[in-house]
Amino acid sequence: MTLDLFEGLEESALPAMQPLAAGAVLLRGFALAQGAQLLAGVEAVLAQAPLRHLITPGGFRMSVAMSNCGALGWVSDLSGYRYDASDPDSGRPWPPMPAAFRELAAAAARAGGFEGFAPDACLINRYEAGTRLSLHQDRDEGNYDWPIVSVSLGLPAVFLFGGPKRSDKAQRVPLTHGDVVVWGGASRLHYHGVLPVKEGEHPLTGACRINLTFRKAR
Ligand code: MD3
Ligand code: FE
Repeated sequence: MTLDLFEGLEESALPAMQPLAAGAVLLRGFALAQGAQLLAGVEAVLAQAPLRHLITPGGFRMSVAMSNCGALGWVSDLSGYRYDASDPDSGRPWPPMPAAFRELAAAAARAGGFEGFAPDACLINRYEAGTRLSLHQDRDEGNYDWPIVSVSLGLPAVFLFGGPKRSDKAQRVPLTHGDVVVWGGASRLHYHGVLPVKEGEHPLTGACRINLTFRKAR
């Protein structure tokens, strides 16, 4: 008799599922086939809500350029970090999340063991050569039961994945175009960051890396 250990998982995701920690699964190449479609969605969103360098509550300009789509967007200024329904630069609601974004995020979450993931926020991060993201936790969401799903597009980067304390030793995980990670369960509040992106050229994004993070903010 056969044990259906992987019943319900996407067959195509099976060979590439790599556990990183409790609750964190790397799906190598999961978004590869949708790369161009996702980047077309990014362009459409950015035409309505251009990338900008947010200011941290401490007064520093972030080296990552950001925008959002979906009902809520993550923003930062001198008064703090928060999710907001409107773009502070335009005063308008964030552009809607393209269907291809929602579908990919839900399929990845399902493959990672989270059925029914319906993100209400998608943060778009753009890294140019030298851009980095220092170690932090994502804790501005209302509920940590849902995972964060991240999609890497364009130039590669080295992702730093630590533990529940800032001082915990971080593992270095190379992420390339099309890689998707589902961060849930015990890993949801782990510290993480991105090392400075190296110069390069990608056929679909040119000289940059784009990262999409899908969140359930409320
Ligand atoms: C691990 N972005 O936007 S995605 C962020 O590549 C962020 O742009 C990075 O960290 C990027 O907040 C990393 C991977 C990621 C996202 C959220 C996590 C890893 C995570 C939450 C908990 C643990
Ligand atoms: Fe983060």
